[in-house]
Amino acid sequence: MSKELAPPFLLSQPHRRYNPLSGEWLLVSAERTSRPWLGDEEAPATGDLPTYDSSCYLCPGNVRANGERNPKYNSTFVFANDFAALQPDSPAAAFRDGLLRAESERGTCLVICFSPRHDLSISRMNAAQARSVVDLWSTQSASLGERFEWVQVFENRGSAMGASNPHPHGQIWAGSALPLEAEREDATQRRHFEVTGRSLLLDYAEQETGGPRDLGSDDEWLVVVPFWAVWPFETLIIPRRPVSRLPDLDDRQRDSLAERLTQLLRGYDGLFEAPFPYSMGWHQAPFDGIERPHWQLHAHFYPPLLQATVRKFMVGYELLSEPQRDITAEDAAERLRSAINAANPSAAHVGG
Ligand code: H2U
Ligand code: ZN
Repeated sequence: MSKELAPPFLLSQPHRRYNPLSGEWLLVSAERTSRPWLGDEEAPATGDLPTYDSSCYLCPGNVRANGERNPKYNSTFVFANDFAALQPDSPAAAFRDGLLRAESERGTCLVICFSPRHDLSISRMNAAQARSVVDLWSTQSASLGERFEWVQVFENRGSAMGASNPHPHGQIWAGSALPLEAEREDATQRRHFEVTGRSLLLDYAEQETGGPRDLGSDDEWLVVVPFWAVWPFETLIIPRRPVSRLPDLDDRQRDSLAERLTQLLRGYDGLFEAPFPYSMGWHQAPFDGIERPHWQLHAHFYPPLLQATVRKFMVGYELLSEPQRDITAEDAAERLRSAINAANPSAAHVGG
């Protein structure tokens, strides 16, 4: 089934698209990728890693920068970041002088290892191993949510995204204030809910299912290159039933998420035949005891690469005016869908 949402002549020329989740516009100028590139190239990432690396600070039994030794863990492993950006015991303080304002922020930062195996990225995991990552995200969110309002689960993968180590790991930063993105998504989702009585992202999921940007959905999840994608191969993952937070996911949703995730990530790795860098993270409702029926859990994947060794820079116009992208979301979805189908030969093929 194919759905068109806008006349093709509009989408094939420079145009702007609206992101209802962030409330921002972006500029789409398709086919600028044919311009010559003489700038820096990313070193192609190699996929050949040992299962254990004696110099890795995340491998089981190894010593970290602070002198502590990791246990010989055999599934997942969590520790407080030795260089944490937030501290749980920062004293409360605020300052205001005319336009100058500051306030203290309390929080904590965890490092979460997805596997004892140095080489086992989520894209290489089987369903049970990926499910243990989903459970890790959920249980850690639940316990941090008892102490902090905002729980940000994320993963930086690959040196292009600043990851310090290829060992499969993510981070969780939890804080007492709602950061910028949280405030923004709370406001847009709340407004949509107040006006329509429905969830913005559930409405969006319904509109995208089976369409040109759908990367393979099942009864529980939609995986999509959002209409308003900024990064070349950006994706969004949305549960199809109302869920506000990771700990609320039931068994079926977790199993299906593990499958959707590994399929997507194998597709990402297949796209340029190399481990695909990205920053990903979950946006779940604040843990402040307030009912937020408007807030739908979702994950964003923001990969920087446009071509195998060329990254998209968010510079001049993007920094000063608004984000801009070079290939349409529909073209990106088509390429990503082929990569997903090629990398998951036994799975049902994804249409679109
Ligand atoms: P990234 O790869 O996303 O940078 O995450 C790794 C984190 O691990 C990073 O935030 C922490 C760094 O502060 N770290 C430790 O806590 N202990 C160490 O021994 C090295 C790195
Ligand atoms: Zn390691």
